[in-house]
Amino acid sequence: MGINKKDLKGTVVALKANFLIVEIEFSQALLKINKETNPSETVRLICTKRNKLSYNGYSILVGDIVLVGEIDWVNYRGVINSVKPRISILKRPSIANFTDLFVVISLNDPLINLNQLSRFLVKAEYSSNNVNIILTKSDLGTEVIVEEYIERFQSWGYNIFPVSIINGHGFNQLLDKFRLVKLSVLCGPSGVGKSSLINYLVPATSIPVGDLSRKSRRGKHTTRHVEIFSLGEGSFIADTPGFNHPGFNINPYSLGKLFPEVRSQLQNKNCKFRNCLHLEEPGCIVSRNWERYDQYRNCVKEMINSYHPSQED
Ligand SMILES: Nc1nc2c(ncn2[C@@H]2O[C@H](COP(=O)(O)OP(=O)(O)OP(=O)(O)O)[C@@H](O)[C@H]2O)c(=O)[nH]1
Ligand SMILES: [Mg+2]
Ligand SMILES: [Zn+2]
Repeated sequence: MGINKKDLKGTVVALKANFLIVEIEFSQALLKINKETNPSETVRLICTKRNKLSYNGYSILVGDIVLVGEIDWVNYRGVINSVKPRISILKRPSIANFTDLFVVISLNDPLINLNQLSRFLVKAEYSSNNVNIILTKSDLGTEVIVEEYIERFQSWGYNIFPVSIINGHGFNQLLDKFRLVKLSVLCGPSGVGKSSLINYLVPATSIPVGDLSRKSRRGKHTTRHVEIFSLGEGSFIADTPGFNHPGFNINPYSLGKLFPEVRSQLQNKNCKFRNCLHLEEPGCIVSRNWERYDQYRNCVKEMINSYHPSQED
């Protein structure tokens, strides 16, 4: 119904007002466009969607793979006729089909907050098996401090990429990583430099970036919408709006799986009882001797008090 063999496959890269912006693979579009286009350019179409089209009753999200028809190559417009099955979904920020999540945190301005970082990591772990940390603004601290954080986050079980747009440090390694990934999503607090990082890596973009509030030294929520940018060679990166206090609604018994420190302890051994919160239960084999244990315990206690199964994340 409405689907045509001539439809072209594309990715929803942004939602703007009532339109969906869809990026079409260049090789497909090339056959249709009668003008010279730089091969490194990607083609974006301003689309509406077929009446009542949804994804199993849910709205179409940035990241969705769609088929576009009725393309008007003069005005770059089209109509989305169908949505392909999703491989992953994140609720806040809303995005589909990502392969890796990068929690972005700045060394300073705003000052790194390990509790906040852990909350972002827990949320990210809930939605992805591929979670990494980017430490931005490494120019705002000494090499020794940066090195200490690298070791610290590695001991938690994470890959960490320290970067600075001021001196360019770290971007080679980060870009190598992004190139291995189809769709990387940046998420984290406001003002840590997510949009600045993409502007640095993709010189053709100029996403608005914001100063920090002078009083609180926090970001001003400059980015308001999720948007995907092409890094070339089939890799994409998504910018998302920052927020400062990620909430979650996760079964307290599942929280252990979201901490690599617990996961690694349970790899070859099990606690005595299957339902174990890994706090003080008899026969629990999870050690309490790790840096984030208190944060883990606080998350469990928070979820014991506030978890609602009907509204699970
Ligand atoms: N010193 C330093 N400042 C940086 C760096 N990266 C970004 N900034 C500054 O940090 C501020 C915030 O940057 P944004 O890119 O807007 O931050 P964001 O994470 O996108 O913030 P939201 O869109 O609000 O979520 C800007 O003033 C940037 O110039 C860096 O590597 N070093
Ligand atoms: Mg931003
Ligand atoms: Zn246990």
